[in-house]
Amino acid sequence: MIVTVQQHIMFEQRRRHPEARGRFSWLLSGLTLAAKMIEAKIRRAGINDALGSAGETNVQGETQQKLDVYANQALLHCLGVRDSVAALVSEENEEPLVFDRAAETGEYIIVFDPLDGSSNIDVNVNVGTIFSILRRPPGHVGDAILQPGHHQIAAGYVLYGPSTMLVYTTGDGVFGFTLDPAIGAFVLSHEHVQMPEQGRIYSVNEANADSFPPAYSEYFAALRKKGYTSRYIGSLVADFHRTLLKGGIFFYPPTKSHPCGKLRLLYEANPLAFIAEQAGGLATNGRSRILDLTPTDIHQRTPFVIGSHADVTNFSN
Ligand code: P6P
Repeated sequence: MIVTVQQHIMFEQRRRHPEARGRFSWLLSGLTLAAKMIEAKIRRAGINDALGSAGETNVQGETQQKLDVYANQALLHCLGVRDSVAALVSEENEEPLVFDRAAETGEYIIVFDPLDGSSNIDVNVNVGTIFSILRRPPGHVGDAILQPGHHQIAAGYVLYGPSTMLVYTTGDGVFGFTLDPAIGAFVLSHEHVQMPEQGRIYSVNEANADSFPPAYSEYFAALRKKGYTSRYIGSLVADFHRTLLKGGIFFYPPTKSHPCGKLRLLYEANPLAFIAEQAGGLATNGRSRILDLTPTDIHQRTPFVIGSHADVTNFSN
């Protein structure tokens, strides 16, 4: 029997929130619709002129790929039309998109990176969409966006690779769904995903080794002595997904070019940290638990250490 992501969300909502009116499920259906639109575009990128730069730079000062723009527009549209959304925050937009909806209608804030790792698309390497869902407290929604990661009510990612997978948690385990192109549905393929307690793989861009704080370099040397191997795809969702399923530890340390780390707290570290902890893993900024950090800016960066519980616990900067 196949279980689609829509069925799974409804089952979960009924089981855990019998009073739910299906608004959360309706919200998640906006994400899966956008994911299918993005997947269709990526799948044919080489033949539909979707490759390459859009000729603009985004708020991060990064060159926007055509697919960055498309993915951002798809998510803004599919989520913006859901009236339960109070605000949308995207890596591609400098400011949040705030909707004029009353607190009892606009219950949710969604924060997302529409297409992470998009520079890999031209060489046909996995890319991903990452999302995080927060509840909108009463009052002005603008003040409610900078919530610590442990306030997330759901988080997930879509990995566009040999197969397209949606992985998400609503706080009661991690579930993976594989897109079946024959029926256009995300079908349950990984139930209650558990990250191995310890891995044999470490993942970091060693080209930055000269600027890592000493504790990082010392730890990498210790892992090599223990016989760990190294894998680094340079696409966060792909590197994390491997870590989730096989165990090990991923790092984006402080570097000379990014003294606070390169990855973003709100829409990269927080959602992946929520998933990692729900799967028995852990995520820190080298010192503190990621989910305990209170953001001060929607685009702020953080050093990022995430993976198997033992591997992350054994490291501190
Ligand atoms: P570096 C891709 O640009 C990205 O944002 C993440 O997907 C990836 O983990 C990281 O940057 C790679 O950065 O500096 O190693 O190329």
